[in-house]
Amino acid sequence: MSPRSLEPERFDAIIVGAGVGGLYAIHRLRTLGLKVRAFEAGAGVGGTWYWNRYPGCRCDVESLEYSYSFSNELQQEWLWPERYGTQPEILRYVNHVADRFDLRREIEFNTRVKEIVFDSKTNVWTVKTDKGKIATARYCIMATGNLSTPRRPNYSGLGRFKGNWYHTGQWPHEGVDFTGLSVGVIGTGSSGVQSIPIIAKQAKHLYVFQRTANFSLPARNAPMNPSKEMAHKAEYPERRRAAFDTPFGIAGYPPPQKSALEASEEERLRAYEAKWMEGGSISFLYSFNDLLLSKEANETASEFVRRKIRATVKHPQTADLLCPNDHPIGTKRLILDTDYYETYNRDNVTLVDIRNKPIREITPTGLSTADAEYQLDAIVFATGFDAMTGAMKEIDIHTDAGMSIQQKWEHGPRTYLGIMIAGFPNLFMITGPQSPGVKSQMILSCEQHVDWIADCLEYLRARGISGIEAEQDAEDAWVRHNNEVANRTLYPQANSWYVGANIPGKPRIFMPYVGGVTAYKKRCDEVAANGYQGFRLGTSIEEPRSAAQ
Ligand code: N01
Repeated sequence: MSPRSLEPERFDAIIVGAGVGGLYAIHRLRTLGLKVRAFEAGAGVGGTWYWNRYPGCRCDVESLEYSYSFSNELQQEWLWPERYGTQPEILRYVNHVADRFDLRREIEFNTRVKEIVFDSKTNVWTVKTDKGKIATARYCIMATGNLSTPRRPNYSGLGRFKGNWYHTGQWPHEGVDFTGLSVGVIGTGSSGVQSIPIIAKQAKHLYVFQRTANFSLPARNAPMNPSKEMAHKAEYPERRRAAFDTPFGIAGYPPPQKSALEASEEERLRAYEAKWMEGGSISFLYSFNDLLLSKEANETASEFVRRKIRATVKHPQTADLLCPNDHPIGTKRLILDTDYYETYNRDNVTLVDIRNKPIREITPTGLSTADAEYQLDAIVFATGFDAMTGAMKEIDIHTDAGMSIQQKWEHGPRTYLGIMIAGFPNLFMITGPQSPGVKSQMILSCEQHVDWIADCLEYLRARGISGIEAEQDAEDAWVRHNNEVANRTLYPQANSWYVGANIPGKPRIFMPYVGGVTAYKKRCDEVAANGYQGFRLGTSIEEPRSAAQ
């Protein structure tokens, strides 16, 4: 190998991750004429939709909304077969986007970024991968995803288990046939609730190990209605704009005006029933304007769903166990399902309460709880992710000033706008913590972040500025604002992955911004219009802002 080939490859921007956000970042930054490179751990594009191939995996945002808006031709031409996209369909769409915009040539697949180091003398990041590759770039764009670090409980004995085990977030590409098997599913979040009805149809017997009951609503999935699709597409430009005037980045749900407590019991039931029949989580939470603000108001909706569970599940003890009682509805991700509660009426399905009788260990032939032994041929961990901060913290991101992301976020994430982090110049995040990402239509938020970052890079280039860094004060104020906004709602009351409660030892901080997409985008736009207020700009980051202008 010549000495020359050992030199790092140089880029203007390095993008980590080729999911929905990373792909759009490649496209957008390339149109600025930047030389970009993306590193992707998977063998293909799609991120979440590449990894989560478990049976029943489907988006809980409607297909006509959950799609890119940056190309009108794309959004007009792509045909969605169902109201909610299945994982294979969404992955097909993302692959189509990668091909259509010729994005693959900038991506190194099967390559995991291990270390990212900033050199403050040159304002350049050096990126090292598990393939031994070293590349440098002025800018790093972390498109590493919010739910991309699968986690399973550390039960002893798994190594001795004779059957196969799986995590929903790392599902085998060839699929799994559970026919004739005794299967255990651990976890009843969105992934568990979506996969349980399908696995139940295959398995000889399915044991569902539930620690916490979650609220789930019927998705009411259906084949796409072609006239609805045509009408929606005719209004795409206005609808996409209107989405930014909504809290969750999804247009078409008129904001509720009335408190649940101002409505009569009869009026409330009518409203909830209509939403229950219509399907959709935002729509349900939009029944009244205070469901996420007032516990008393929320309880009327929570109890409505509990009654539905009791009316659906025939065995009263099982129904009771399935009724959530530890959090207000909507404060954990509200799940959409197809036949979830109905599945417990099958003779081959058993719900096991591991809240009161926890799993003790995995045995060679199954698992044991505090009071019983279960014989299992396969175990499915639907136990979620180290959400929002996991993927960033898995990479050794540090600066030559000695600051590392592990130290910086030791007590929880701290960011400015969820886009940048004080102490980490020229490092951007797409839908980072303290942005609305996971509390919004994710693709809309990815596009908004990428567009903001691209505009920022153009601004810097036009002024000959080579460095940008969030100011400490601006970051502190943004973190405070996030907490204030969250504390006005019921969200922090739930032991959800939003607060890191699913990961033992993770600091309890409410991580997403819940002030709504409208307020957030307005703030981002104002910051940019004011010359990137709250950011320090400089040819060298060490220079004060005035020296750069
Ligand atoms: O993960 P989760 P997920 N012992 O963290 C249980 C998105 N998503 O993969 O609640 C026993 O929600 C845990 O119990 P508890 C969506 O945003 C979207 O299902 O911590 N049980 C819980 O029941 C979603 O919210 C879609 O007590 C343990 C479950 O495992 C997010 O991804 C589809 C345990 C984990 O639930 C994550 O969903 C799928 C332990 N030690 C996912 N540890 C759609 O678009 C954890 N659990 C539809």
